[in-house]
Amino acid sequence: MTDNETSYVLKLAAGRLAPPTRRLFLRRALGLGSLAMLAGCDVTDGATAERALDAMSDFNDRVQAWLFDPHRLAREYPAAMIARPFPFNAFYARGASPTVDPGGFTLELTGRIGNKTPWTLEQLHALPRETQITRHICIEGWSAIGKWSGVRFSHFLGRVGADPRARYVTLRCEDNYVTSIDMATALHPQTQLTFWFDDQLLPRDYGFPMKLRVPTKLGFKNPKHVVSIEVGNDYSGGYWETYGYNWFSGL
Ligand SMILES: Nc1nc2c(c(=O)[nH]1)N[C@H]1C(S)=C(S)[C@@H](COP(=O)(O)O)O[C@H]1N2
Ligand SMILES: [Mo]
Repeated sequence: MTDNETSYVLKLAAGRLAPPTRRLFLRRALGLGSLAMLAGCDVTDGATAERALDAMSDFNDRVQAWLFDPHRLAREYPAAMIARPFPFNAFYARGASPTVDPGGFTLELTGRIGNKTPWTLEQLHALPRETQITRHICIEGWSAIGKWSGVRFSHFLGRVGADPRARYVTLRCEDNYVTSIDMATALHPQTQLTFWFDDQLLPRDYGFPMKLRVPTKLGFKNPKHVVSIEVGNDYSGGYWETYGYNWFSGL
């Protein structure tokens, strides 16, 4: 991606996602009359407008899921383009990342999964390993190319007998961060349960003991410090999604 392309993608993402922009856009594009029609109600008070906008956002998620080609691959880059040092981001400052004791750690599995036996890190590290050099794009206005290694998530989901007809996979993190993705994205060939970063064990600030690398989605849909995976049909949103970031956030 050239710098121009990056800034275009970032603008696109910001336009799609930032709630004030989205609201302005919707008001300008639709006007209150059509918003009211969409929502089947009279948009006069704030609460009703909020509900109308939520309905619009759900509609967006459905359209995006429909437009998203589950077979399209995110671009991969040469090793010479890896960003070092790689930027850090979280809802807290660098250094405040959670500390997970590798010895006692087990990954919890819940929901529509055939074998919910928790996995130790040793078992996870023994799974077939793949490496990708892809671009991480953060909604806050930066992007960087990094190298991540781990197991293809679809392989792991197959191994534990996750129900591929379920709608969502929800990932919960040691720092109480949470996000969820659609099953098509969970099964995408580049979606990776990641244990290594730039050929090192995933450093604490970058998501130890594991992260989900999803190169077809914005950075905030790439949870670090994953401790629990749930498969199910109940929509469970996420940390930034609660603040109005669009749930689908595909690239
Ligand atoms: N557990 C957890 N995962 C998280 C976050 C977080 O605050 N906590 N922030 C997200 C955001 S907004 C970004 S851009 C990336 C940053 O990942 P990095 O520190 O590896 O660059 O992590 C994502 N995953
Ligand atoms: Mo981000």
